[in-house]
Amino acid sequence: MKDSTIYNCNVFELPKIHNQSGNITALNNLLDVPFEVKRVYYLYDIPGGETRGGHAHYDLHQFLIAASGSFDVILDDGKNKKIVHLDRPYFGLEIVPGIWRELLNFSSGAICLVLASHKYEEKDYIRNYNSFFEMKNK
Ligand code: T46
Repeated sequence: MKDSTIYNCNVFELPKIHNQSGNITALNNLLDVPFEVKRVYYLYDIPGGETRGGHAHYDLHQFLIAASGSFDVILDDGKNKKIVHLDRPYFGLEIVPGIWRELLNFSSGAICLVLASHKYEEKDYIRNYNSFFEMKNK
């Protein structure tokens, strides 16, 4: 958690099975997603101008997909920041543990699909930026 950086967070192009009647993307544990998925959730009906995230995780590994629409993800490791724009359902952003993230600029109807390595646990969250910054820089 302490040593992870934004450069460990990459966008993967996902397999797309093209069909005249539409496309399918299938994700397999440890093959298309770089960890074993224990939980799936999605953010939707996000009001215009709203931001999500605003925290880091100690152990949680995540994979974010713009299943519909688009949004931006600001990644911050306490030293460097980068912005990733997600706008296709066949791209996935891996977020490793120990990265502060904020999600913003959601388009109308956007759906953020999240694949996660662990079940929900509030104690895995770091919700105070100053505490996060100190942990990453000591
Ligand atoms: C992240 C972005 C993309 C649960 O009860 N179970 C769950 O699995 C989750 C994810 C949340 N919750 C409850 C806990 C809070 O009372 O839902 C409420 C909001 O959760 P959170 O603060 O995690 O919401 P977001 O949308 O700000 O963040 C979530 C992820 O947790 C986060 O890691 O990167 O989606």
